[in-house]
Amino acid sequence: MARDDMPKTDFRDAILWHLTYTLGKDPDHAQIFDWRMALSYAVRDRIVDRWMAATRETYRADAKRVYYLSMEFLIGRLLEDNIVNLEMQDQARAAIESFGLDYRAVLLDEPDAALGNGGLGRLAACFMESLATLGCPAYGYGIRYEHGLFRQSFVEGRQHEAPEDWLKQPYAWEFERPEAAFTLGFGGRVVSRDGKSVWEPETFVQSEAFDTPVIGWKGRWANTLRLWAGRAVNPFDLERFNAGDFAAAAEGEALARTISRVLYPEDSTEKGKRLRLTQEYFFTAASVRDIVRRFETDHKDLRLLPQKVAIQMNDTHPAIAGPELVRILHDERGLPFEEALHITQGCVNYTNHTLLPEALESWGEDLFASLLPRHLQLIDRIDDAHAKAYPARRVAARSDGRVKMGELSFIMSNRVNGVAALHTGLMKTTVFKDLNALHPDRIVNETNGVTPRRWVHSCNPRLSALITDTIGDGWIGDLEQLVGLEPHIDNPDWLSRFAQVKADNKADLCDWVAREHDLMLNPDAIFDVQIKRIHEYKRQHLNILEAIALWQEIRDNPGAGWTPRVKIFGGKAAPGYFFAKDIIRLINDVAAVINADAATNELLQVIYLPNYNVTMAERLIPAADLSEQVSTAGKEASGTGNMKFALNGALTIGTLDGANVEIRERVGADNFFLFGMTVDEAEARRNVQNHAAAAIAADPRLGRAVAAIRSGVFSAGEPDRYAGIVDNLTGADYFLVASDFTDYWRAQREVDRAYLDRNNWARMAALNVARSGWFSSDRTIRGYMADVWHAKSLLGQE
Ligand code: B1H
Repeated sequence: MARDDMPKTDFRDAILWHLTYTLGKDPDHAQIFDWRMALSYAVRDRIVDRWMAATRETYRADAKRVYYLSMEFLIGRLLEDNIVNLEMQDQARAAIESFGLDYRAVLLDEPDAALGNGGLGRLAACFMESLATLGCPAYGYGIRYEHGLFRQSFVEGRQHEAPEDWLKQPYAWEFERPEAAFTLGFGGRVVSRDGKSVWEPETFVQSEAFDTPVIGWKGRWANTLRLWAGRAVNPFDLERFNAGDFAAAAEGEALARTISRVLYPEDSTEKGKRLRLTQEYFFTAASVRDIVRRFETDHKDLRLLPQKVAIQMNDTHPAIAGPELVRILHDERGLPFEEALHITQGCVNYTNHTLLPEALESWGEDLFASLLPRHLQLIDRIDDAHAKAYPARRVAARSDGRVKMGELSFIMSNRVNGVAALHTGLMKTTVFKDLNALHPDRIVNETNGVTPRRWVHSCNPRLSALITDTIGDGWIGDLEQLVGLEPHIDNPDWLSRFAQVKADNKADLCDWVAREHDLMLNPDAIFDVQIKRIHEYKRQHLNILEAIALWQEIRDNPGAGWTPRVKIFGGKAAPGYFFAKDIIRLINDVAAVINADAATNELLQVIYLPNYNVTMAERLIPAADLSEQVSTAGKEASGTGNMKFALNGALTIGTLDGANVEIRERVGADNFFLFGMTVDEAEARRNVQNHAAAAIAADPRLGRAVAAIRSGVFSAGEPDRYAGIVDNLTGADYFLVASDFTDYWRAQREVDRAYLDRNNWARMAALNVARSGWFSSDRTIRGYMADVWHAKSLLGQE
């Protein structure tokens, strides 16, 4: 084959062609990396035509475009996702195997792109896939971090962080766009010229675009994920270099690269760091300019902007989009301020993802002014205009010497949404109470969802095959068709096939854990899984306390007919969140002691898998029996892992928090293990003096578990190791671990009993699958399109 014979039809030849001409490798010497890249390029070729067609169609239809601005896109691996959406699995597997390679090994060679911390970033990735599936013209905008979320390992049980390096190898999916660059200013001052305010920034950085196509289900539509990288305006100062100052010569470049160097690993604590605000402005300003530029290629009248552009701010991280668009329209295009403000408010929307006070972004006005002096002036004018329109109650973005990004986002937005019904309700009564009173129609709910392509069809091929065999494959693009499974659940043959899927998935997980972590898990046990960021409000310590208490009771009474359990943990802690890191160490210490106890080994095992990421979630969720969703009521805005577990036939043990409430409503209270205080009860409990001590005194099991930690049972020779956790659990206990423990223990024993009747367990699990179709991110995106963006699909009905 010669270079000009690039094969258009034979997929095997296409891979060989890329191996030869793109990678420059002789098949005899190609490594798995080369094959994976060649396969990726061959797949990418099949995306590009559809991608360009979709873009052309958007221009032709002059359609409204949706712009999803997010600091995080937790995409994970894309090769399998793309192959699946192009329905090329059989072809790809056959081609790869014909070269004598292991297909799964080739897929797993791809680095897991971890440009996000957790749920917020993964939601953005699911949304991109659903937007493409639904044929909604959309762009994702974010940052091309050189280093994604850190790699986690355990050293003597403690979290150790190492830099993540996904860009060490070329990234197969992106197209570099050196021509799509903007020069962005920072700092400096505002001067008055001809009666107009003009920003004269002090430093400049360029944003360079990298585009990744995102293909929807069945390849009918593709959108763009555009990530910005920092580049020096003047990369290399030859004068300084020639003068012998080598380090200073590269200074400009170093500065620019720092901006997109690394993802902040703090999930839900506000750091207030200058570099963070610099990152936020960098990607937001580049995106807003790109949006206006694209609009102006076809339109002259900027007043039409709200008809053609919907901007979605994923939390407040891109909140500067509002003032930036006002600045462009007013300062640069010369529209009157009020008109610029009105147009902007017609375009911008804001999703709130947390009510935790420590996560709400605000900036000291001095820091803000030193970086964005003009924007601060504009925010004052925005506040003034708002106060004039709503004089009754003054709520301002700038107050108490700070710039409050939640208030700013709310005031600038057409629609503000929460991510689950309970959370949206709490937004109205807590953080946005006053603003909601002024703008009662602005807050809407859009309950989160997850893409069924990745989170059922590809991660759980056995379940997918069974479902398709039962109801056809329409469910993959229309998840609510899963209700069609319900009539089959009463058929014992079908139910045993369903149960076999879970058993096989568990066996796979056992093999992997044995291989990678040298531990033989008991496949007959309940696989009880808690995977998510480590945070006090998510209460991994409630789970490990229950494990301790259970271990103690099994030792007391080994013959009491216990149901075997394997407790599986995964998740990272923010590097500076010391309490969370103590929880990690405690879980590892407890696991070591329990797993070494021959007396309980058949009945209880605990394992903490290091470096939890998207790929690990895809491995664990299909093998889970029990999903731990145990946050303190009112603290978890939605959760999305909870949906993935239910869709893969795990039962939930959970509180009435976030989307758990809606999951329980849909799957049925009988098929959900509920425990714990409600939001109101939790609030009341916090006002009870010594609530934690009282709860511990009332429950000897809990008392004994805490005492074991205190006396050093899990930290031999160092009883003080967990003094911080013990003091908290017995003292302030803001997250009410002690007060919810007794009911949690009760619900866990109910789980034990239920699991003994394996048929009934399978029935409940199958009902969870059949009734969770509503949690597709396709449904969520349809909601945003209708209620928030007023955007239309460009795909005709088939
Ligand atoms: C969620 C965050 C978050 N809420 C700050 N807030 C961050 C806040 O880097 N930061 O500064 C990063 C992330 N993430 C999560 O969003 C909620 O806790 C989940 O309950 C929810 O399901 C998810 C998606 O809506």
